[in-house]
Amino acid sequence: MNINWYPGHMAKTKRLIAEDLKLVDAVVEVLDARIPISSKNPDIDALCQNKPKIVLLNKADMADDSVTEQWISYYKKQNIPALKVNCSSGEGLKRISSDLKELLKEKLNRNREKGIFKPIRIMVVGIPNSGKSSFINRMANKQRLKTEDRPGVTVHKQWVKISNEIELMDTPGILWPKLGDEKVALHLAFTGAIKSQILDVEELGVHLIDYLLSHHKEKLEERYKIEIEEFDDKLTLYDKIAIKRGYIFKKNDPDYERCANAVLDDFKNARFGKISLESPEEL
Ligand SMILES: Nc1nc2c(ncn2[C@@H]2O[C@H](COP(=O)(O)OP(=O)(O)OP(=O)(O)O)[C@@H](O)[C@H]2O)c(=O)[nH]1
Ligand SMILES: [Mg+2]
Repeated sequence: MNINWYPGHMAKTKRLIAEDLKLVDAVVEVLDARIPISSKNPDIDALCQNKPKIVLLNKADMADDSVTEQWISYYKKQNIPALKVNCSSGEGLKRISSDLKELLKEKLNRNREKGIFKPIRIMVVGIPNSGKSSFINRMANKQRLKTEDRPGVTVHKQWVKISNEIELMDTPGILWPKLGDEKVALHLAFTGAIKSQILDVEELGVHLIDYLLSHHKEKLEERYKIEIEEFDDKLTLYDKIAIKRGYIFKKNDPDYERCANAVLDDFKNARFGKISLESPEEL
């Protein structure tokens, strides 16, 4: 699967992040808890080297809780605070203001000693669709920024004042120039970080069915009310799901495109249950 998706605005965002880092005290990196490896953009680490950082494992409502806990421990071992959150509902976000102040306490103390009372400024970064704008809206307790379930919604940076103590900067999502690693590309596509239009939907559907067949067979059976036989492979299963769901053309041929879209949509919206695609053991 060949993907080379690097819209101009992402190159622009990378430059913007590099320049505006001078203006901020810390960085909040928003990862997708289902794919903390693939949703971690190495560019961001390189750019944010010396800044204090908090990692949000967002969309934790759709990830396997025990795997998310493993990720929290993984980050703790590296002295990076990581929180399991749901920026849609606000779950897990109560601690974040105090965590940010704790992260920056030396600076805040120095400022206080000098009689300076200015808000701490934090840049929110992450790949497209990871929930950056949702996070800021939750923190502001207001729908200040546009959010939508598709990548590329935010196209300009924007400062949002959360309180007299904290200001957050929203940024557009960035991906890396070449999504050369097929597994990374697939995981980004399954979770909605890459626009489905730029991929071959039928091929993507086969990959997802294949993954679910090897790792979550019973979840497939339950969702589609089918029985999977030992000799079923990804292609026979594709047929079974299409037939069961009635995704069929007039001549009784399965409509694979419709079937693929349905399976992909089910996964993206966690209708198979809470599934993590990546664990720290893979590193
Ligand atoms: N289930 C679930 N959905 C979430 C969560 N956080 C955000 N979303 C949804 O994910 C979609 C993307 O959220 P945004 O906040 O627009 O993401 P973004 O990172 O700002 O995306 P770009 O601006 O495109 O880079 C929206 O439909 C949100 O409602 C979460 O924790 N759980
Ligand atoms: Mg956004």
